[in-house]
Amino acid sequence: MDAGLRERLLGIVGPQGLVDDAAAERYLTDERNRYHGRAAAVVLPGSTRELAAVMALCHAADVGMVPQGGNTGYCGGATPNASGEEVLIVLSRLNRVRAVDPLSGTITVEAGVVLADAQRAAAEHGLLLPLSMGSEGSCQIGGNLSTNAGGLAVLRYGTARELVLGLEVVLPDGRIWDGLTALRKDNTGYDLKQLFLGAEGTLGIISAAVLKLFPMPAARETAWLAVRDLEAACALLRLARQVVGDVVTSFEYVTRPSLELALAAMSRLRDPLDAAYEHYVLLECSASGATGALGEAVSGLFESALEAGLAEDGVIAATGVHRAALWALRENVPAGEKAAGGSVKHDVSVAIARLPELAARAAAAVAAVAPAARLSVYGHIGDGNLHFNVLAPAGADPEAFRAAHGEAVSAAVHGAAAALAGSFSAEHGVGQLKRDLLAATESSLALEIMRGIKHVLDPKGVMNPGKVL
Ligand code: FAD
Ligand code: 2HG
Ligand code: ZN
Repeated sequence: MDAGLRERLLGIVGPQGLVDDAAAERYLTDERNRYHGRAAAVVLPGSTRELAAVMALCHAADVGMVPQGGNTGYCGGATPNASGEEVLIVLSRLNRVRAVDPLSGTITVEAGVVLADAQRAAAEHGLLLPLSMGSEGSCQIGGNLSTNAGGLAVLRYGTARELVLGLEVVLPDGRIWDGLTALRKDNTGYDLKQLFLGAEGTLGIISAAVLKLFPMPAARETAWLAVRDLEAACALLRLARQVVGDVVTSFEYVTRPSLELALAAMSRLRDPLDAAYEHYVLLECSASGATGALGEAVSGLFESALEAGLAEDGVIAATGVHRAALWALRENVPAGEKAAGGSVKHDVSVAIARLPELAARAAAAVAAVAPAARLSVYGHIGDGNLHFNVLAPAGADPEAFRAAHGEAVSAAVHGAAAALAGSFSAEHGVGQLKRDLLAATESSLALEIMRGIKHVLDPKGVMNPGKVL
C-alpha cells in the first residue's frame, strides 16, 4: 500500500482509529491460532460514516478489505492473507446500543457491540436477547450476524438470522444501505438483509442491526442428565417436547471425554454427578408467563426418563449458582480442548433422527485413519448439530498429529455427514478454512448463484477476498 493511502486513512479515522504496527499483532492471528496474516493497515472506524469513507477509499484504490469483529470465529474469516496488502477493518469502536424499544421488543445495536453487552442492555429493560454462546464475552453482533451464529438456544429461538429485523450495511464501494427497519412484516421485494446474514463479510460490512427481543423468562429449570447413549439422548428430546412442550430452550449433548477436558482445564469446575457416565444431556426449559408448573414438569420428565431407561442419573439445578455451574461445564469444553493442545474440529449437522448414525459412522471412519486418536464429541443435538472433534493420542504432540492426520480425519468426519445428507458447517461458517470444501461439495448451480450475488455487490472482488468463495 502506498504511504499516501495510509495518510488518507489516518485523515478519516484519526490516530485513535489506526493501530500501530506493534499493537496490530493481536488482530492478525485467528482464535485457533491457525492463520497468521499481515495487513497494510489495521483500522478501527468510530462511526458508520467513517467506516463508509474508509471503504470508499479502499475500493477506489482496489485494496482488499477484511472485516473483523471479536475475532472469535473458527474458520479464519477475519484474518487477512499473508500479502500485507489488505486493510483489516475492526468494528470494535462501533459499539453503541442505539436504542431499546420495550413495546416493539427490539434493540438497535452497532456491529461492534459485544454480545454479552447487548444481552445486558436488553436485560436492563426486562427483556431477553436469546443469542448465547461460550464466546459471548468477546464476540460481537456484527460477527454473530455475519456468521449466522448458532449457540445454546437455537432450539427455541433460532439462529442469529432469525433474530434480525433490520440491517445497516456499508457496501464495498462505501455506499450505505439503510435497511435498519424494525418492521416484523415487510414483503416489499427481495429480503435484502438475508444476503448479508451469514455472508462472512464477503458482500459488505454490517454496521448496525435491529434485533428481536423476547420476554425475560421468569422461571428456568436446568437439568444435567446422564443418558444411556446418543440414541437415548435423542429419544429424551422427543419425550421432553411431549412432556414439557415448546418451552424446551436448550438441549445440549456432552460425552465424558469432553467433560473431562473441561474439568481438567478449569479447576473451579466440579464433576456434576457422583459417578462417571459416558453420555450426558444438559437440558434447559424456560417460561415467562404462567411458570408455576415448570419445576414439576421437568422433575416429571426426569422421572419418566429414568423409568424408560433413557436416563441413568441426573441432577436438577437447585439454585442460580448451581445452574451456572452446570452451564460452565458445557461452555468450557472448547477451552478444555484448547488447553489440551487443540483439536481437529468439526461442526457437522444432520436430521436429528440420524445423529446416532452420524456419530457411529464418524467414529468408525476416524478410527480407520487414526486409530489412537481421542474423540471429544458434544454439541447442540436439539438442532441436529454435533461438534465431532478429534484430539491427538494421549502423549502425542497435538501439532504433529494435526499435520499428519488432520486432513484424513476431517475427510472421514465430513464424509460421514455427507453420506447422511448432512452439512460440514452447521454454525461456524466457511471462511478460508472450508472454502475449498464448499467449492468441492456444493452443486454447480448453487455456486453459480453465489458467485452471481458476489459479483453484483462486489464486482471488484475487494470484500474479504479468498473467503467463502
Ligand atoms: P469474527 O471472528 O471477528 O468474524 C467472523 C466472520 O464475520 C469473518 O468472516 C469476518 O470477516 C466477518 N465479520 C465480522 N464482523 C463483521 C461485520 N460487522 N460485517 C461483516 N462481516 C463481519 N459459534 C457458534 O455459532 N455457536 C457457538 O456455540 C459458538 N461457541 C463458541 C465458543 C467459543 C469458546 C469460541 C471461541 C467460539 C465459539 N463460536 C460459536 C464461534 C464464534 O464465536 C462465532 O462464529 C461468532 O459469531 C463470531 O463473532 P466475532 O465477532 O468474533 O466474529
Ligand atoms: C460450542 O458449541 C462452539 O461450544 C465451539 O460451537 C465448538 O470448539 C468447538 O468445536
Ligand atoms: Zn457449537
